[in-house]
Amino acid sequence: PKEIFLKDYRLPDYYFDTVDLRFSLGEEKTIVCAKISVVPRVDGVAAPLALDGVDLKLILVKINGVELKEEDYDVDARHLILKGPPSGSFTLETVTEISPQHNTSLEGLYKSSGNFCTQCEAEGFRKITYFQDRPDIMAKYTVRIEADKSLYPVLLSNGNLIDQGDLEGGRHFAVWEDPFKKPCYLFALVAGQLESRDDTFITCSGRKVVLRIWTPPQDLPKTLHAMYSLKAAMKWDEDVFGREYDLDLFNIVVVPDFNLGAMENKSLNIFNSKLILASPETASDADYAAILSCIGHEYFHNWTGNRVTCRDWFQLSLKEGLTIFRDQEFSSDLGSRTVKRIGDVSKLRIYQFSQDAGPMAHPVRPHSYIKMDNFYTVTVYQKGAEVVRMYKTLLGSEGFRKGTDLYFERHDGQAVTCEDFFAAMRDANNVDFANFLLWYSQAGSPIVKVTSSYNVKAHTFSLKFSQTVPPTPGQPTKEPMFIPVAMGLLDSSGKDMPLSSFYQDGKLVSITSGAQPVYTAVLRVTKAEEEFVFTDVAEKPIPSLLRGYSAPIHLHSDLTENDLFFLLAHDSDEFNRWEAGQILARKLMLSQVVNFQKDNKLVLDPQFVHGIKCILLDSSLDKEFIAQTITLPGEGEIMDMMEVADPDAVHAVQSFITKQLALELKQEFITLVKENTSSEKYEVDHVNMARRALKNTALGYLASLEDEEMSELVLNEYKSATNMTDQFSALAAIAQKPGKAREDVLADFYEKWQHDYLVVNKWFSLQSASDIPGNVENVKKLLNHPAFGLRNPNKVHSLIGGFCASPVNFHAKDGSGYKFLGDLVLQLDKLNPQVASRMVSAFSRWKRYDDTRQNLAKAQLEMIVCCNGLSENVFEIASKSLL
Ligand code: B3K
Ligand code: ZN
Repeated sequence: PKEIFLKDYRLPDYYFDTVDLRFSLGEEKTIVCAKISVVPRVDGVAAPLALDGVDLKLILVKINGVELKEEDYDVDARHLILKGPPSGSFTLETVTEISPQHNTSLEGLYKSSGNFCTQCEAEGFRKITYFQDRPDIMAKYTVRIEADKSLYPVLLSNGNLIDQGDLEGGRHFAVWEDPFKKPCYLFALVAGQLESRDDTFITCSGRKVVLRIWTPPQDLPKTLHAMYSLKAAMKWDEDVFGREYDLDLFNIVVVPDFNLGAMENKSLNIFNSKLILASPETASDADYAAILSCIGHEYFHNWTGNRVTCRDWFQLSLKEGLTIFRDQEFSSDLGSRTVKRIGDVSKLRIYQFSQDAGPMAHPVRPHSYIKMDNFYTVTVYQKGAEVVRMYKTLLGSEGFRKGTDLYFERHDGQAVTCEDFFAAMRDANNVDFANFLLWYSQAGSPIVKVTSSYNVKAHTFSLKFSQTVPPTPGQPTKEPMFIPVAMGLLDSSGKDMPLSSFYQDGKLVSITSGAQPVYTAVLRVTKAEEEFVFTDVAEKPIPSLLRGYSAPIHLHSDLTENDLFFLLAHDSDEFNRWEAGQILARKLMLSQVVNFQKDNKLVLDPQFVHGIKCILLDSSLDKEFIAQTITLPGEGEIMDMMEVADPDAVHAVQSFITKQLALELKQEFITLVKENTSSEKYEVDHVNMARRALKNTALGYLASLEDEEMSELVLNEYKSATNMTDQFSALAAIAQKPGKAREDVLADFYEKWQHDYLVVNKWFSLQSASDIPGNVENVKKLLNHPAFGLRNPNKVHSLIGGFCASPVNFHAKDGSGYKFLGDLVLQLDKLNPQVASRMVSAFSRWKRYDDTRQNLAKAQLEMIVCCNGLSENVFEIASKSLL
């Protein structure tokens, strides 16, 4: 397989101006006629024109209306090369035949539940027709779709519908025209039996936009929340970023078979059904929140991604990091900022830090790839969003907005790079961003150490920072990064002290601006070692560092346990209260892991119980924040901190602390469950979601006890639940322990919900991700369950992805989990390489485990890499994992 490098980027020799596509959709085959006006970049240079094409049957090719002879072109499995096109502009026409019915890769044009749909990003357009399949080729599209009218009454593509009508033989057609230039990865086509929920949105300039969400008829009632979310997103983007929608129609189509969450095709977003369909009975609060953020995300791409797009795929974070940042802010503004931030940071830590420390570590802007699909990663998305967030932290809201305004003004209609975004931020604010660009090119999560000291006589307080960036594949040595550290100082009563100024490099930097006292400063740490000495600090403070998690780093401070308990109780930065609790919990868990490994008795520090109890009882706090603060760090997070990851020890410790907390705080948890149970109508506002989150977290604790009364309480919650959030939480709580009660509720739940495939997926993942001993056998049985199928990515993620998320079972010491996954990856790869390569990633941290596990996992990876006919997708992940 061929590796592609950023450094090899070259401007295209030819641009495409207009693209005319005609689709004749059929049951056996589909015919695609493409007419493209081609313009050479430099006039008079008649270089060969290479078009990408995969799984296409070429019927004919014409230039300026004249059919080419075979000697004028070359075709192979990946290209059509026109050897000597005319110099100057010309018209290229091709006719190709494709077979969407047999396309199980769900990339290009394929069928899902009887309907036609497309997925082109990143490089799927080449499975539809011969094209320069790269994002810097931006053209205006007209699309004519022809199909059987009764089977495919609805025909959709990008832009505006400009013509439609009936044809002979029960067929009909529709013609769509998109007035905006776009790269081909934003092309979309849908044909099928769909109905729409319709609504309208009046934009800030008074234009009326028709909004339509298309689903199979029976699902239409479940699109209410999606429509609410879409309108909220449109309004928010006007208010916060000054971005108005630019067409009179916005369509969303829902499909059950989709490789990802959703796709931002111009004015025709296509969504995985799990990210649109919701009703209180079938979707949980987490689903509702995911729908809001995903609808926001895809909608926001209209400006960050579509109007301004990426020059090449290495720049993916230009649109994805920025758009994730935008959807995070959107959800924060509509819910609770702290709660959202905690959720996002946890995700970053669990998944991105782990990627950044393993064989697939890559910079936010990767230097190379074999298969671009493998780089739609938590690094490009989540770490990329953190990079955008740092601009905002450094510039403030107004400065950041000036930067985005300039970015849109400069680059509307262009395909650009991460430097262009950086330059807009810099130029709009006229600031020095030092070595900030390193965030795009250096992989690895920086490790920052801080020590502090107070000078009683001088009333100064010093913070000394030192940073290193660990080596990553291809990058053995690193430069120091530019790390914005938001921080404050607490006095002995727990209040923020006003900050006046500090010395950095012998220079006095004033913090105060105007008459308002400042309680949070942003320090610019740019060197390997750096000291900040604060002046006029009246008493020895406790520093609150990295407020709001102002940079994606590992921070190790010299704060004592007492300091951390103090911050947990008092910090005005709520994020850092949670953070202090997490640091304490991690320390506690690690200390008990050592005890477990030495066969010592496990103990729970009473001060920790006390700290948790104070949070539980603090009625001034947001309830979801309480739920997050009393939740222990994930087992993966603890394993990542160990020399040799030991899933059994970590699991035992996690269970022990959970149970012990439940025992000691049983009355408090019972009260929480009672006080937060409500018989009122289900509402998705933050207050009610937070209430349910707290109640269900408490319920989870109680269910861990060996206690008849508690088992009854939880079972009762299950039976009396009136919405999926409560019902599923109770089910999950009961399913923690093997036994008859578990079997009974699982059977009952399936019985109730077998008609709803999205709920059945929840049922699959609950079982597959379970920690009950020997679970691999259950999961194998579920593979043969009539509701399961390997062709649907959601089902695969639920059952197989779910299983890999259970450390004890996936990493079972007998290798049964590894073997299970190894066999399945090969089966999946034949159907859908993108899904298979996501699954094979579960092996990538194999070197973190003991020798026995290492050998077993390595054997599976070797078996996979050696397999004949392996996809490039799986090859890339598996082979890099072995390095
Ligand atoms: N841009 C798409 C992701 C496409 C992934 C292709 N393998 C969805 C999104 O990030 O909005
Ligand atoms: Zn995106």
